Amino acid sequence: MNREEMLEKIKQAMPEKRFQHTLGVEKTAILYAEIYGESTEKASVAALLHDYAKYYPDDQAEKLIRSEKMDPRLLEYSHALWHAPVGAYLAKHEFGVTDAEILEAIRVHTTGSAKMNKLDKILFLADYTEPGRDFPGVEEARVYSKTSLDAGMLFALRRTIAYISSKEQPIFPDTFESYNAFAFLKQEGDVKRFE
Ligand code: DGI
Ligand code: FE
Ligand code: FE
Repeated sequence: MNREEMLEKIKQAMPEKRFQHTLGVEKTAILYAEIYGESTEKASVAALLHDYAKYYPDDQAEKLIRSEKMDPRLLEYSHALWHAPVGAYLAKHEFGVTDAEILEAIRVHTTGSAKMNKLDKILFLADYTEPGRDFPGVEEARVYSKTSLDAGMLFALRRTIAYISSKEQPIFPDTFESYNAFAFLKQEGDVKRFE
């Protein structure tokens, strides 16, 4: 599928506002890929498809989570988490994406994970900081993200956990594990990665 066809299919699957968010994430992911020496092509495809499953019907998503043996704990937690792993599945099966790194970046874009590579962090932070985002702390997150992916991740996860817990909503274990991974990394004295 070429870029035009991909954009058309993605545009059809979501409201205009979400499509504009998607384009903002792509632009930001490409910028971060350039800064950190990651493939801009991979960053672009991962960004364009990351929220493709945002409006996928819950009953169908639930079926996929079961049949494709995705993390069964997803079923107990907020349905807002489902579009990430389901999106990775659809990227493969509806768009023919075979690159395992792109699929994994999409899969973990909402919660993060205990083991994130450069592309995973780039997509996570591009989603958090794209130009259309407007929340307290987003400017700080943009500065961190352009200086150090690990500093950006620690900040974003800390704020995400604070935000979800302020609403007394359950926090998915992967979100905690992801936060812990970056907190440990900093604590272990790998401060250079956070500068
Ligand atoms: O899809 P987006 O809106 O662009 O952004 P996203 O995929 O990062 O987040 C989707 C939603 O998921 C957002 O409202 C915050 C929420 N979320 C992220 N981590 C957790 C979470 N919700 C719960 N309950 N638990 C989490 O750990
Ligand atoms: Fe998302
Ligand atoms: Fe998004």
